Amino acid sequence: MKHQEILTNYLAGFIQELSNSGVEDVVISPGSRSTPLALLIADHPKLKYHINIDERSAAFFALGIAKQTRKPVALLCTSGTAAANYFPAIVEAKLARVPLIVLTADRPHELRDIGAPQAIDQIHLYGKHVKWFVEMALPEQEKEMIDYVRTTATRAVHFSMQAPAGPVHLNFPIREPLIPILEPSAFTNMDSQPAVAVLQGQAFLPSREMEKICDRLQNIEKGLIVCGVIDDPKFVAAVLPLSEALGYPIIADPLSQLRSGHISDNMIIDSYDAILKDLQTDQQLMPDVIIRFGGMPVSKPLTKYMKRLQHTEHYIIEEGNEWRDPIKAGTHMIYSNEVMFCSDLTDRLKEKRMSRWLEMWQELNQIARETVMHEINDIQELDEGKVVIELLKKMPENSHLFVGNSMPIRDVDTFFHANHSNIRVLANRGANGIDGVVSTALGVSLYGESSFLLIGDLSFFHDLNGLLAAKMHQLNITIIVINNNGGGIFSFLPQTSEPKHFEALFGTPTDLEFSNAVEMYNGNYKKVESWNDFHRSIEEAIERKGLNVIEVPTNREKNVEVHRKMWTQVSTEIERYFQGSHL
Ligand SMILES: Cc1ncc(C[n+]2csc(CCOP(=O)(O)OP(=O)(O)O)c2C)c(N)n1
Ligand SMILES: [Mg+2]
Repeated sequence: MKHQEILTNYLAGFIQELSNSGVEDVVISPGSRSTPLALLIADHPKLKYHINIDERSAAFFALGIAKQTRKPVALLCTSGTAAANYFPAIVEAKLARVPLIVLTADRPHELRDIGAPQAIDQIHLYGKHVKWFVEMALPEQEKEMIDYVRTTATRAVHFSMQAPAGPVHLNFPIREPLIPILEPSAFTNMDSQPAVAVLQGQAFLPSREMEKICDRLQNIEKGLIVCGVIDDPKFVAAVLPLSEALGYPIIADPLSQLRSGHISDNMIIDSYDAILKDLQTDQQLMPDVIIRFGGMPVSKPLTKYMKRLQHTEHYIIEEGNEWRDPIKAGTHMIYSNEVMFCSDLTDRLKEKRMSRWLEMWQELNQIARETVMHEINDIQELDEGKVVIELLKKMPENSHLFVGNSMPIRDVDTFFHANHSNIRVLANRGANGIDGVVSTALGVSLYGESSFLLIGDLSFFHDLNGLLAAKMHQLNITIIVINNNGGGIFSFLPQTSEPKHFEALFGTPTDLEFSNAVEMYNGNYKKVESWNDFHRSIEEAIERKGLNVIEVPTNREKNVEVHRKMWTQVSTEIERYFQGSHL
């Protein structure tokens, strides 16, 4: 058999198996060494490929597709720094538990470490940031090797999805010539069944352990369910009945997907960040038990509060075999599928419980929410927090809201109140980077019905390159850039007390005119001047489709002032509540 045939059969077997195992989308960046894989992927009858030239953006774009579809997405690039540019998105995918199949092409072994062009050491390139690394064998024709390449594909896809999901890396040494046979198609007679059927079980506790937990919780009235970053549609439907049965309110992070949708929001506490911000005393709010699901919540006041509760039993439930407890508050680490845990426990509990404790949280939430809204309603000028409230009013049902790090995600935490619009809120909260946010949001928008991105100016600048995907793939997205000309978050931090170097080191104003960049990518750009203007611009953007960027100019110092005034007002109201006759 000739080289070209061997190359084709071997790589086509691999690609067919990716598809058989559930991969539907591949993000490809152009290059030479990856030629045979790229051509065969493009030629596959089922796989959809998306070109993204900048590998850094490409990997975030793939991350966004995988987040939106909740399916593994493959990535392909050539050798050298191309592969290194995947790094930030891989780090994010690992921590955020997003399945990516990273395929890098490489020189064959005889051309390594001898100064060959575009050759870097790609073995374990991403270190511990991937779940699995395989240095693939060179293409061979024996059945055993075809079986090997196929089962490696199956394993890679399966492993990427197994809890905790994450990225896997397969490095492909490929010898020249690099052109595969495309006529007739290598896939014509290929089996569309996986080489090996993989069945995945789920972790759950034995019945007697569940019974013990149930007995314990039945005797505790003051409990809280804390839901951090978790994005499983079945979880929402499982945790709500549990909270009702226990009578424990749910502290719902915006990334728990519990703040939006066709759900009864009675049990949802969405204003905990404001409630706990300036809490004078924990006495009245001391729970006896906390049941926590998902990654750590965004809110710092919440994490500090949980950390302070030294005598509270604290159950952490999660399926992935990791230890997510940076506040070291856990008293029980329970490795169980979250949905199964909730359903099983709910089934064991007797009647629904209504308690004074629950009512108190509901009343506090109401007070905090109303105070926040009252403060916000008074604001006439453009304001960062108010953007969230005004945007929410205009977002259609079933939208996606991708949220940038820094102040946008914090403002969403504070101002994105429970609603019935069925909006899915996503963010890169694995490593909290301000890089790759535009590309991830564009990846989300690829199959999203209606997509929005709320992002700060520096984060927008960081991934301007990512906008090319919107132009190349005719994506529909409305990007709201909160332009406070620099890093607004730092104005909330202690370094503000060192004015000498503050602007140079932290404020970092760029004075960029974004309209030029947006126009370069055929996007529509609008800098708004009033709330009316903002509302109209959103409506027009939804109508127009394509790439729409709406800039909201704000001021960093003023933003701190508004936030502080609001928090003070909320704590005054909370104190008044506790001093009153309500208890
Ligand atoms: C890749 C990366 N670099 C640096 C940081 C540190 N950082 C966190 S927030 C921030 C400023 C972000 O500014 P902007 O996007 O304008 O949001 P704002 O703070 O104004 O809300 C920086 C530099 C980070 N999180 N990620
Ligand atoms: Mg900013």
